[in-house]
Amino acid sequence: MERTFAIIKPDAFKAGNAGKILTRIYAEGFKILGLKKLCLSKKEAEGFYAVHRERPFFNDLTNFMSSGPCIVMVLEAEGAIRKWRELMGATNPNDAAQGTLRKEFGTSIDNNATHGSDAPETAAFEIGYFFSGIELLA
Ligand code: RTP
Ligand code: MG
Repeated sequence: MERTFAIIKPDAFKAGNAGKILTRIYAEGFKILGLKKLCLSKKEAEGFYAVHRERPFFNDLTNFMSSGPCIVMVLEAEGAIRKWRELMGATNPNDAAQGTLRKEFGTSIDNNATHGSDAPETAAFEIGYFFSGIELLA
């Protein structure tokens, strides 16, 4: 079994779509090992997205991620990292396939509803950023 880290971003939470997204997560066969609602500070968002700190969209991205409540989760499934990214769809909702979360709930490349780890190393970093081992006991 593999673990990945996921976020229901502030746009989707604010729009009242968290419940629908959680329903999809269960329907697709993920187990939710950890879940919490929180509001990221600007500094916490910058630390989370530190790999993007040199990118032109870094300031907008971290402002957005600290703009309101979000839900952070650890998901478990066979091939969870790839499986969750497939369920999310392309980064830009305009390019995302029908039936994906970003197609359904995202409204722009900046307001794209969900986050998912992109590799085992980033999943390990991102899970550890928000959860301690004791919170993830199955
Ligand atoms: P995420 O990390 O949020 O799951 O998204 P991702 O892997 O699909 O995309 P990534 O390249 O990691 O970018 C992180 C977030 O930054 C915003 N972005 N804006 N304006 C742009 O060209 C641009 N590129 C990326 C997106 O909101 C993306 O989710
Ligand atoms: Mg990414």
